[in-house]
Amino acid sequence: MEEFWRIVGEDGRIEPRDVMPEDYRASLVRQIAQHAHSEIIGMQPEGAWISRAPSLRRKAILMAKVQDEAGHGLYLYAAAETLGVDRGELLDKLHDGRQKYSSIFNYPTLTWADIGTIGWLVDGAAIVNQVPLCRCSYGPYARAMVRVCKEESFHQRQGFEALHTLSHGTPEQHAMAQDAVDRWWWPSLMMFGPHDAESTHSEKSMAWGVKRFSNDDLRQRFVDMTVPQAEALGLTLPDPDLRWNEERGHYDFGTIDFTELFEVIKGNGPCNAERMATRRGAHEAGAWVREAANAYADKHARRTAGAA
Ligand code: BYC
Repeated sequence: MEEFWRIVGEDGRIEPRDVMPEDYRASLVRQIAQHAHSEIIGMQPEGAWISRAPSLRRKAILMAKVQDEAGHGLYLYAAAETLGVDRGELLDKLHDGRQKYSSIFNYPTLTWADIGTIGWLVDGAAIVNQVPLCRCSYGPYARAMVRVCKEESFHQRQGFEALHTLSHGTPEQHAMAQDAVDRWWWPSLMMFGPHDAESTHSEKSMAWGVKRFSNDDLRQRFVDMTVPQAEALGLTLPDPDLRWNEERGHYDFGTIDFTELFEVIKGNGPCNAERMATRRGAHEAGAWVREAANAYADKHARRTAGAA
């Protein structure tokens, strides 16, 4: 393991064939799979609005965003496979509840304003969390993150722009934007995970150079970045305790209800059952595509073997 710790200590990259501790490998599989699952389940709340987008331009943008998320899932499953696991096995674990996906995708998208708010707040939080992962010690994950973050910065900007349009529209549109922000703000803060003191994986993950900043540090960074953006949008954030703290040089904010996060993670959020039923249904409906792809690959392999 000397070589592993030398590379990590020099801020280098561990590559698939390098020797690595078993718990490093297992923890990366857990995190990367959870991340990949979040991308593909995250397509559902937004996908529901493709047929109801208010203009051709908005529809084209939303279709591109949801397709990007499928692509991010694919990069990430491929990155996990470099650690010796099979994508099919990871999907089985998602479908039978042995692996998780982000809590945030268990909330409903009630109006069009939710789509702008997801772009602004959820992609905004994802970027704050993922930019440091571009420097993560595992090479394939770090490289996937560089591409994912580039696309997500477009996602975040389109959300901000959509919400800005609503917020500066009719009083009804402004109210719709405010209502969406009121519902998504606290779940977006929960996305960063439990407080540092309750985080099971942080200590090891930081020693391995996977995590670069703690859950609470990234959450604070997100709040500091988002408050001025809310002001520019003309919208308020639903927290009476949110105020600038001159001494700390950060915004103070109210207490997060972590019982809600843990309930959602356990499967008791507003949309967990619906999201999983849709995901399992999509997997079953896609069985013929996987069978056809395997049959084609077998045929191709036989032909290549015959030619040799
Ligand atoms: N949701 O020890 P901790 C996107 C779990 S998708 C569910 O701090 P860690 C997008 C955690 O797994 C972007 N579970 O964990 C897509 C652990 O469980 P176990 C998604 C959570 O790993 C479509 C336990 O709680 N981003 O952007 O050190 C449309 C204790 O936590 C959550 C990623 O996946 C949660 N929110 O830190 C739009 C980023 N939080 O193993 C947008 C990659 C915690 O003890 N992941 N748990 O049973 C990470 O950076 C880290 O895994 C986390 C958690 C910061 C999320």
